[in-house]
Amino acid sequence: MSQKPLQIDVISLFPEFTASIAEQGVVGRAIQQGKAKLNVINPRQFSTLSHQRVDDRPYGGGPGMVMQFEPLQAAIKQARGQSNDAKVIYLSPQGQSLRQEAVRRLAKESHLILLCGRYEGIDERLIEAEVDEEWSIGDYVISGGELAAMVMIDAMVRTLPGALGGEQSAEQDSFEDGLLDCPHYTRPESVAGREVPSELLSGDHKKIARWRLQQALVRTYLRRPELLDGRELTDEERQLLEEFLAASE
Ligand code: 4G0
Repeated sequence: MSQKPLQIDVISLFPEFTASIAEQGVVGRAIQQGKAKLNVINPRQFSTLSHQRVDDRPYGGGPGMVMQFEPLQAAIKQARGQSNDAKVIYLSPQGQSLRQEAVRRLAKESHLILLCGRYEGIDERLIEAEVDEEWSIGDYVISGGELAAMVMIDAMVRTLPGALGGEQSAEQDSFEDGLLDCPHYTRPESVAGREVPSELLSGDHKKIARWRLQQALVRTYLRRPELLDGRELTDEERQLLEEFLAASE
């Protein structure tokens, strides 16, 4: 019944900020329930320099600072502990774009070590020596890898069995079936002159399911057409999409 927890170690210069992901919501509950474990290691504790420095100026010149090899390697060594099967992940704008498929795969690992860069990033030789996979949460720059690691942790933890509680499951999320989500409505039935779509009030469960699928297909087609390129449509799905497109001509 209860699975082996997903062990996540994060290497971060802001350990309290990073650990705060475990205090709230879905991730907090999953950790309390033992579905995941979170441990944060500050590479400063492994610095041998004055003021516990872990960065230095870039070779070749230029602005900013680069995180040094040795404190990061020592932090990774501590994070590995006894386990010989940890996967080391570096969050950076140079990584592959993270998608739901990779989130699900990584959540099935037993031990992940997430490396958070600050400044201009980390010494390339540390990536060569220790990093298994480099991921990006999107094509923009943020001030440190911590928020990227927290995004990744949230996305992974909500895929763990039972993490969402009740009958709800991550399979209902957008992207799990390669489509955007359909629109949602709650009470009241009429607000500011806007009505809930009649299909959702019909009580006809097949009709509701077809309407939701059609909305998901149409939204994906209009907003993120590239998502449909990598996905075969069933006969029903193709019919629902064509029906909508024909009606809107
Ligand atoms: C490495 C991840 C890390 C290099 C981290 C910055 C965006 C992402 C960082 C840099 C991050 C992302 C070269 C500025 C820390 N920003 N998109 N910031 N450089 O996943």
